[in-house]
Amino acid sequence: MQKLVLLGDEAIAQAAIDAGISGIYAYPGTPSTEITEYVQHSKEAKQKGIRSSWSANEKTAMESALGMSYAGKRSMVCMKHVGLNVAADPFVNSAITGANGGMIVVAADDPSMHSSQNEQDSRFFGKFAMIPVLEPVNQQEAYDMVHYGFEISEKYKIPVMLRITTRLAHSRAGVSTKDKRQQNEVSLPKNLTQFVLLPAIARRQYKDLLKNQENFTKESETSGFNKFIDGKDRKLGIIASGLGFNYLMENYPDRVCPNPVLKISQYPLPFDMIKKIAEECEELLLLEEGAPLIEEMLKGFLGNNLKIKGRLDGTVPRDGELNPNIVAKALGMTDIHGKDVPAMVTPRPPSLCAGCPHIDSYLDLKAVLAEYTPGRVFADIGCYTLGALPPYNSVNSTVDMGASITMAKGASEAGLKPAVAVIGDSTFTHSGITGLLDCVNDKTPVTIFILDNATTGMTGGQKSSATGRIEDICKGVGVDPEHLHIINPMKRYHEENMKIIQKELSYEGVSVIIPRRECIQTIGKKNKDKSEAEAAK
Ligand SMILES: Cc1ncc(C[n+]2csc(CCOP(=O)(O)OP(=O)(O)O)c2C)c(N)n1
Ligand code: SF4
Repeated sequence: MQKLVLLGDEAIAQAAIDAGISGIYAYPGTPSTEITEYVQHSKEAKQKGIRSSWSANEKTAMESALGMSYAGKRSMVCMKHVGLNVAADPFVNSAITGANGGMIVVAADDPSMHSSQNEQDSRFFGKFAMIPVLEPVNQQEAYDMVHYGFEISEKYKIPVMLRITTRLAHSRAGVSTKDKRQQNEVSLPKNLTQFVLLPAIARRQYKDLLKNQENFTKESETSGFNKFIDGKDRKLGIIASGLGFNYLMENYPDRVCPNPVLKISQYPLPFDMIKKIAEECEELLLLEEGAPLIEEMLKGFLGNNLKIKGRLDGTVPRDGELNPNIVAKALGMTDIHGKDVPAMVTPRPPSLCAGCPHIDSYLDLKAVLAEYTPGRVFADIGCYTLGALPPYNSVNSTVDMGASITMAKGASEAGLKPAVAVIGDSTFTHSGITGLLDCVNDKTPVTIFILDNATTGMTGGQKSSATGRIEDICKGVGVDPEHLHIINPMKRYHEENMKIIQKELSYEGVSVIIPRRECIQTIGKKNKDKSEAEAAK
């Protein structure tokens, strides 16, 4: 056993290595990125031959992890919450195929939307797929739950979800590790039609999944991750999940709460434990880091017999992450230490780095679009989304990865001409290629900017899937080479670039313009690595 100081994400990664994974599959997304990066940088993982390079998107990652599980080995797939929307098809179906080698799906949620478009709660997805969901309250539990998750995944032949949130993913604590386990040998499922979801097979396996719900609930009642902690003051019982439990305990310096507390960290819900606290207390307070999932279920489950307080009745704010002060107020205390705690960090609006190639791309585009009425730029998700803010004010939509090309297509077909899409290189390979194919098939008049900075800038500079090959992909999809241009987004090429953009905006078909210049952050990082390597010689 070792004692390590790890981020929540790192605790998950180290646990996966120790528990004998053979592969981790992921597409970057805050707050999940560091899990895969840790495995990528781990000497131990390299020695053990654990595969860990980035996938093109979350769906391909999920399917590859399922394939590794089919072959009998342990796999992990990681993504941010919105990535689970992209991977939803294989995710939900994997509950019906089941697993062979242990498989853990890590969904990293971002309540308060620190770096996301929404704050959806992945526990709903786990419930929807009807698989066991684990929700750690601290880094040690995150580590332990990976080991346990693989065990129940292999015991019930089912993928298991590990749901974490931003603060746990990105904060450090001491973690005690467990004995290391060997990787599984390749061994195919006993039933070679297990993964064939033809209706006759799927119907049978769906019944098995339904039957297994009782077993999953029994595990929730007995695993030890769900705990009833008794308290003398039975006027109020508290049900706390995820970080909600920690914030509750932070209000009591000796970590003794006077009220009975039910800590929930494993789903399906342990209904016997819930019954117990509901029967013993006059009112219940729900503290959930995320949406009021348990609260909504309990309102149905317990009927009108008991007052249930939480996010739905306004005792706790309906949106955003919790903190110790919000919990203190919900308990009727003034706040954690008897006085209001000021904000520690003044929020600072994000902006493009000085010298970023996207700045020049927007200046080129903006200058040409000045001739037209505003409101025709459909952008995507990446550093270039910041083009929506002053001084550029150049972006009219940002919805989900890949939506730029397809929204520009729909708007063009509605009569908005010219219609412009702006998408990054990583986002293009994640989910822009199919939209481009739709445009080519329909010969839709759109001008598509693929901003090729040779990296996945927004999430910290991970390798982009098709660096240097974007134009070949476009040609392969069917873009006319006459309307495919690579430009250099620099001040000195401004006039030249404007002419190309002007010409393509008036073309009644699909044009692709690729402004190509490397992200200055990755150039800086490469230079730093190079000089460190030279200094070490
Ligand atoms: C479905 C989904 N997965 C992951 C993310 C996290 N994410 C935001 S932007 C981005 C990619 C940005 O790379 P790129 O398109 O190359 O643009 P850049 O930031 O380099 O300008 C990622 C991975 C997300 N928002 N949604
Ligand atoms: S990280 Fe790179 S792509 Fe992102 S704003 Fe900075 S220079 Fe631009």
